[in-house]
Amino acid sequence: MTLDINARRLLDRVEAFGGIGRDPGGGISRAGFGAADLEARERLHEEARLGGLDSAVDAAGNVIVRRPGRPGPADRPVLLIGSHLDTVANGGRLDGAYGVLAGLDVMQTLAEHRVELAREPVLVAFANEEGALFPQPFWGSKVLAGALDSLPADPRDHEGRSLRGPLARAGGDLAALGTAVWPAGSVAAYLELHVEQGPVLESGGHTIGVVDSITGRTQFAVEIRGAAGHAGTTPMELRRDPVTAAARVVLAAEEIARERRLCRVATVGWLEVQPNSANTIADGVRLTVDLRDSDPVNLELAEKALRTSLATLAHESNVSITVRVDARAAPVHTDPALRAAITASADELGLSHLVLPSGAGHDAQIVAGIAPIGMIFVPSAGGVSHVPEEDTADADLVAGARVLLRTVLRL
Ligand code: HGY
Ligand code: MN
Ligand code: MN
Repeated sequence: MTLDINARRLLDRVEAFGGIGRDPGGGISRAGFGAADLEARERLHEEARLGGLDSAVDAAGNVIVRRPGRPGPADRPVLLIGSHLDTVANGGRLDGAYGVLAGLDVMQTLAEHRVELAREPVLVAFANEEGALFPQPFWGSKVLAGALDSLPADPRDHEGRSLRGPLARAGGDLAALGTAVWPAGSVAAYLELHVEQGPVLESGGHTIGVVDSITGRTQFAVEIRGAAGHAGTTPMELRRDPVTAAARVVLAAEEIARERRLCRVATVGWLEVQPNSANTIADGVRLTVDLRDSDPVNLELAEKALRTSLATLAHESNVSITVRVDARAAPVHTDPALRAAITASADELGLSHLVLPSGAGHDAQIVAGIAPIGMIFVPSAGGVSHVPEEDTADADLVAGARVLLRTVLRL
């Protein structure tokens, strides 16, 4: 009898988690370490326990699910599978959660059938992959991979609130992050199953994506300060308006990718005007700039160009502009042996597959710092993600989980 995941159980769980953090207008807001994220974590603990698995939380807030009584990373190298439960604001129900729930079904299936494997599988739901509330994306995977120096010592959200309390409520401990770092060599390989979040698989009629590389990404926090004033009495020539300066910053960021083609994409997705009053010249504007490219040299050139543009605009608009790097993730390649195992699994199941790069960032690119990584994609309906319309056909969700199981069995 060929081992198989439990398709109904997987789809029911995807549906159930899709109801946690639901926005009234559709979509899901489950920001890392926010209330809905805590609810999803609790539900994962519950599902793991009901499935006869052990689940625990490390100091970073990562949820770690294991088969009871089996060797762990401290005993010998394990096969790590995972993704994340947190989402962007008003995002979709599959980005992250699908990979965690498919991994849970694989773990449960292996436990139910007492399958002996060369590498013990361990499931991780990484904390705060998106950085929607606390702008430290890849938080949990960076701690597990030991990249603590790339994280702020005192992480805060956009309003300056410390991560300490919310992390503790999730079961973590900001003062003990070192205990959540896995020893070198403890991960034999890492596998992540994820929706593609783009149009390539669907438009090509492929069911499985074999990811060969993951984009590099630099996220900046920009602060523009001017002089607040009365909208009616302040002459135009006396203004130091941070909103008009911000408009120029947004267009300069777009120009770096669109006209100058220094990097593949540039996005300003978050912008806040202070005090945001219709008849007041603003005091300040805060915004983020997200630059991406598969070549680290291009990312560096784009960063230099951004910094030069900001300095010029500050002078021309007579405002002050400060810029900070909130997150940097290097572009990575996946492991050829893992790509071959994923391809063989897809072939065994008669599923059409395609090798493709990921334009989205993933925890896998952080784990690549300590282990060989493999990523499996399934198609995204309409090629969209990070929106309420994010969707994937049930048959594709099941197919992806089957490829994950077969690949785990191969490794
Ligand atoms: O932003 C990304 O690419 C990912 O969804 N965190
Ligand atoms: Mn995402
Ligand atoms: Mn994701």
